[in-house]
Amino acid sequence: MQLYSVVNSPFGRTVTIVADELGLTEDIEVVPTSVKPTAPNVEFQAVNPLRKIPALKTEDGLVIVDSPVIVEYLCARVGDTRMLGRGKPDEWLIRTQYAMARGAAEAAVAARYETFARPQEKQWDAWLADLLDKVGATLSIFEAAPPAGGGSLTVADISLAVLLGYLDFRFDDLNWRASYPALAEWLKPIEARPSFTATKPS
Ligand SMILES: N[C@@H](CCC(=O)N[C@@H](CS)C(=O)NCC(=O)O)C(=O)O
Repeated sequence: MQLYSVVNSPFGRTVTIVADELGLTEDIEVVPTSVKPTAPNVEFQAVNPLRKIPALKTEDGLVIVDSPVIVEYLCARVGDTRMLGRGKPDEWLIRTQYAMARGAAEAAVAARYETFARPQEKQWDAWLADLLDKVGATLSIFEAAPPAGGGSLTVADISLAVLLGYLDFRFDDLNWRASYPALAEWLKPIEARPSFTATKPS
């Protein structure tokens, strides 16, 4: 399989970590792919018309886009039920936590684009503040009740840890650890795992 991605993308990193935790790393060739709104990567657009990473191309040539769909595919490929909590009492909690962490990552990426990609004279402070407010509100929910963590990670753990890693990487000045100390403790054993250290954004 070929994974069009970079680890600086929270969605790409989530898929890479899920693949690693499922024992699929050897089956995946990562194709480093740069994307930026208003700067079309024409070559990649032939793979994914939306120009969004990650995208996965299977051995059969099928292109799968959108990280949650790729995660579902990878789990189905190895018959894994643990990652998404399939059939377990907490399946819908895990899926909702994944959706929240992913949604907050989408807001954080949009906030990054707001300052990095949009010309300064077109930036709108209230829009940026609104995006970061969504990130903060999501972190407050997780501060009160983080995902289970433990030895066997679910995609809820992975996507939240990746979101926090992205905030460290792109929004260091937010100093999220000061506001969410329980999450800071929760993250420590997870970010020490080989699947996380091997994919640290840089
Ligand atoms: N819903 C998508 C979001 C993917 C996404 O927004 N990726 C960003 C990089 S972090 C991207 O490709 N941005 C390029 C663009 O929007 O033009 C997923 O979960 O895969």
